[in-house]
Amino acid sequence: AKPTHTSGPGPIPTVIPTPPQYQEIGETGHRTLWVVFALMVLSSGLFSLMSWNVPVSKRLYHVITTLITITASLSYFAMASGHATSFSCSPAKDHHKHVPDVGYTECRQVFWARYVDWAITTPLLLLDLSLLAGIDGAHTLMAVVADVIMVLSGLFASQGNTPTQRWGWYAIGCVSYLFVIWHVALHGARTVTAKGRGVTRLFSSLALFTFVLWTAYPIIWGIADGAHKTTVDTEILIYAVLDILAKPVFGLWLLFSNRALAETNVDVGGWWSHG
Ligand code: RET
Repeated sequence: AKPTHTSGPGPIPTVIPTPPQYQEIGETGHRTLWVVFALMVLSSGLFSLMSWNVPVSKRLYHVITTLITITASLSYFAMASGHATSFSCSPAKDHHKHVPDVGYTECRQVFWARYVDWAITTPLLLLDLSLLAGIDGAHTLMAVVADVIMVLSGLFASQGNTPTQRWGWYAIGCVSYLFVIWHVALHGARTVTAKGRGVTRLFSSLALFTFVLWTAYPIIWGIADGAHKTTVDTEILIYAVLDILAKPVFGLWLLFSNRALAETNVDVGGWWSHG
């Protein structure tokens, strides 16, 4: 029955608001961040040493690859020391108790340093691949711009307080990612054949490795940051493994193969070095 208007105060609400639920980093996550920081510093040192006897003109991949692990070291230092983090809070309905409107606020810790890291390192990784495949400046630039849009969309998604904000930006990020694959993997597979069989084989394996790994990032993002289905520590662990594969392992693979293959060297004109 429709409540009739009566004078005086209505019934006292019987619903006691649930306090916000916090999902945040624990001991495992904290330790993992420090371990990855150490590994990134070690890799940066190793990559610098590897360029010691290489003339500057042939150091382009070394420089790009070392910048990638240096950037990751900085971002992991920020995260491990408890910086560059915020909470994304959104109303969560309690699906277990079938009580309507007993929502509570769910706040999940987000390490935005990751997105700063990715905004710098993923374009550099794409640059490594583009130079290897001999992709022209136009396609490289388009891939880099799509990639930056992808990472910034992920940043906005991670700060979203409603499903529309989170999944809307996520969808925009996924579309941008398709452009990255198109410009680098598909276009690169065509241009690399001009550089001979050795480089074609190396590019094919590195590009496959890269795009299989990269595709895991939006999947993890959807499960952890989008749907809040894992703990913050599990998310840290999974990203740690992916980051080590995508940066130091990718770098080692590229730099060692580069030694063996003379044709990988890029001619970027006189701008890079004069001799
Ligand atoms: C986000 C969310 C929005 C949609 C997509 C994403 C993709 C992220 C990728 C990250 C790659 C990171 C790497 C780090 C280096 O170590 C931003 C998660 C598509 C592909 C390679």
